[in-house]
Order: sequence, then C-alpha cells, then structure tokens
Amino acid sequence: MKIKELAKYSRIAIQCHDIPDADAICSGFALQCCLRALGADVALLYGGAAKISKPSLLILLDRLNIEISHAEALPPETDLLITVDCQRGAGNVTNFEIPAGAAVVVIDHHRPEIPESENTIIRPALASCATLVWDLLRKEQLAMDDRVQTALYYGLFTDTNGLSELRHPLDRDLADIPNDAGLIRKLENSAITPEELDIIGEALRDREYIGNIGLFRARPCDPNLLGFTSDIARQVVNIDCCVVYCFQRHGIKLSVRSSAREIMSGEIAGFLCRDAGSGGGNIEKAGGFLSFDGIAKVSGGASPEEYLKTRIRAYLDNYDLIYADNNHIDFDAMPLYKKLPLPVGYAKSADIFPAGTKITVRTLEGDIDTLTGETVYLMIGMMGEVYPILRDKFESSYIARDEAYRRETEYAPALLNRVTGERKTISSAAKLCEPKDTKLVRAAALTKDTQVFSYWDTEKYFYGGKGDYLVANEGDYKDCYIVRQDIFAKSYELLD
Ligand SMILES: [Mn+2]
Repeated sequence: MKIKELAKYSRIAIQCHDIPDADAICSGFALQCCLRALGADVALLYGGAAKISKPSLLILLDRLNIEISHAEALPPETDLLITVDCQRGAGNVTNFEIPAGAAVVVIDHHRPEIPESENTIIRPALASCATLVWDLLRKEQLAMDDRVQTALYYGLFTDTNGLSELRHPLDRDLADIPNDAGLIRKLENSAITPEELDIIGEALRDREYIGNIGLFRARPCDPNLLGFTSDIARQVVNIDCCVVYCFQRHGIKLSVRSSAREIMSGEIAGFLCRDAGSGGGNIEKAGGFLSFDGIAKVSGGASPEEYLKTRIRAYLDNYDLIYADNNHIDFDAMPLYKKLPLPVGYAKSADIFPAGTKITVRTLEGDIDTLTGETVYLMIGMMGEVYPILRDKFESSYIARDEAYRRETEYAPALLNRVTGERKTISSAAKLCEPKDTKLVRAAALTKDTQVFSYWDTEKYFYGGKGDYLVANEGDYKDCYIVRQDIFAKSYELLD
C-alpha cells in the first residue's frame, strides 16, 4: 500500500484512538499534511467521551496549528477511513459508522488485534506510530515540512518517555531528525498537572517488593507518568529493578528501570510481556504492554495483576546465571561441534567515511559509537549483526574475498557521521570473507532461560531461552556465550 495511492480518495478521514495522545495526534497530523499536499481532502478527528484536555496537547495543537475535531460521526461521504496509532475494530477506538463502500486502512504499532490484510500496516517492533508514519513518508520521498518533522519527533518523544525507551533502529533514526527544540522543551515541561503529581506520589507510596524488584502500581494515567515514576524509583537503594504499571482500557502499561548488572531493562520488559504483549528498550530503561486478551489466553484464569507478578517471579526463579570466569559448568561432558566456515560480510570503515570521522554504527541490536580508521573494520554477522573488529584480528581470523556482500536484513545496518549527520549503509562498501580456522566448541541446548555474564563485557550479558545453545570455545571454557537456536543450527556441525 502506498500513501500516494491513498490520496486518490476524495474524502479522507484520519481517526485517532479515543483520548488521543501525542503519538496518535502527531501521526495523524503528519499524514493529513502529506495527503493534503497531494491534493486530498482530509479531516483529522477522534471520538469517545472526552475532549483533549491535557495541557501539553493543547499547546501542541495551538503551536503547530493542528486542526483536529472531537467528532460524533465521520464527515458525510467519507470514502476512506485511516485509523492511526490504533486499529479499527479494537476497543480503544470509536467504531464510527462508515458509508457503504468506503475503504478502511489501519496504520499502527501496537500488537495486531484485528486480522491483517493489504489494508493494514501494523509494526509492533516500533516504539511509536510516528516512527511508522515517518518511515512510510520517507520511503515515498514525500516532503515533510518543519511542523510535520517536529510533530513526528514529538510523537516518538512521548511514546518513549523522552526518547529513553527507543526500541528499533528506525526509532533512533527518527530521534535524529531536525525539530523545534524550543517547542519540545516547552511541551516536555507542561506534562504534569497537579492531579498527576498526586498519582506519582501515590504510586511511589504503595509499593511492593518481589525479591529485589520493586513493583509500583499507578492509577490509570498518561504513560509518561509511569516513566517519571520509574526514574525516581530506580534510585532507591536495594531495588535492583523497578516495574511501574497502570491499567489501561485494554491492558497493563509498564515502565521498567534497572540499576543492577543482573537485570537489563529491555530484556526483562521483553520477558514479562513475551506471551501476552510486547516490550523492550535498552539496558537501563524499557517499556511494555500486556493486553488483557493476551493475558486471558496464557494466564490460566489469573487476574492480569496476578499474571504480571507471576511473570516477575518467573523471571527471578527461572534464570540460570552463569558468570563466565567463575562457572561450574561441565563443558567436557558436552558434545564437540565444529563451527562451519560460512562466509560473512566485512567493510573497511575508512572506505565509508574518511579515517578519523566520529561515527555511530546503527544496527538492530543498538548503537555503537566509535571512530573510523585504517585499522577499524566492521563485521556483519549471520543475522546482520554488526560489530567493529581491528584489522590485525580480522586478518588473522578471516580470508577476505573480492566479492560484494549482498544480503537482505530487516534493517540495513548503517554508519552515521556524528558531526554532519550524514548516513551511509555499511553494505554499500561490504565484501565477503570467510573464517580461516575451523573453530571447535562444546555446546548444549539450554533447558531453561539463562544469562551469561562474559568476562570481557562488564555491562551487558547474553541471554537465551530453552532451545538456544550454551557454547564454550574448546580449550578455553571461560569464553562461553549463548548462540540462538536458529543461528546455531546453521553455523555449527556435530563432530562424532
Ligand atoms: Mn503510540
């Protein structure tokens, strides 16, 4: 589906979910501007009982000149309805009657709640609907003026607690675009009403501990309040991780913060929401959502709140922690495997930007800041993961081939020039290489969720679930790590 094709309809209505938030409004506004520029007649609206009243949203509407109406019905003769940040048919959006024959398009980043079709674009991996709209407009090279850019940036900003819970590299790309920083600052500091300050106060007071995890329940509120609350709670001594949550109409919204090496926020948020929603973020900050429907399917009748607590207990109980330098694993008893010499990709960083350029390497797994240089190469692994490697190490471990690297991955890893903002994909300069030595490893499938704390990275850990492999290099069992099931199957061969 192309945005340009949607402009062919004569009367378009873009509908936000009820009680619209900044992400819904801004996503709708950006689409409205672009469709109007293509000549379409486009109304932006929302339904439900309440009118927008949040101070920051009122300032947003005023300053960006956003025309949005609180409607009781769609405008007459609407022939295309687009719901943004929500899915027509789901419970958080008024099901307006539509004229016979009108088309419906859904653009959203929540978990699919309706059957997907060629008229739905639903991308739950993205932290905001603004990210999705921005990506769609950008791919079709539709012009976005200053107001649209600021709106999209602000949609992302509010759905990620001030950019602290970015998930996907596309979110990070959007976070880099130019915007009206003065307005964002103003909006950021108009976020809390006196009543909301009470919600934060109450949430912090009524706390509960499950092991070293603090659990805080807030009254139903704007999700940003959860982030403010968790930012305070994480600083409390003896709380290694905090989960602040509130009930929303269709589920539980979570904000997660961690302050201990043993818990990475993005990973625990993913774990808590795995079977009944979606969650993620970075090491220290993350967010998530558990839908009531999803919970009902997996909780065996437990209440949503009880289910959340069960997941937290499961997280604490079920993990095997392995400290690589001090492990008691009997690797000798595990089968011996050979790592297959499969070709992977590499690029010389100085071929992409001149040596000495400050760059950010942006991949699905996160950002790495470094400098380009004659001795800095970039490896592209089996799944498109990218990591820097020094030339010496590369030359001793790989044979370079003079053949271009071509592989489609979900997100094409890129280098960003941190000074000019210029961006280039790594694959544009990448070639194939293959490992020199056959590496031997001991490996066994995990029988439960496991975290491995390696001895060369004191900040992060590897984690895997049942079926993934715990692997150690033959001859150095301290060098152990986790390899995902699908990657292991492709890259290792059992020796007998
Ligand atoms: Mn959203």
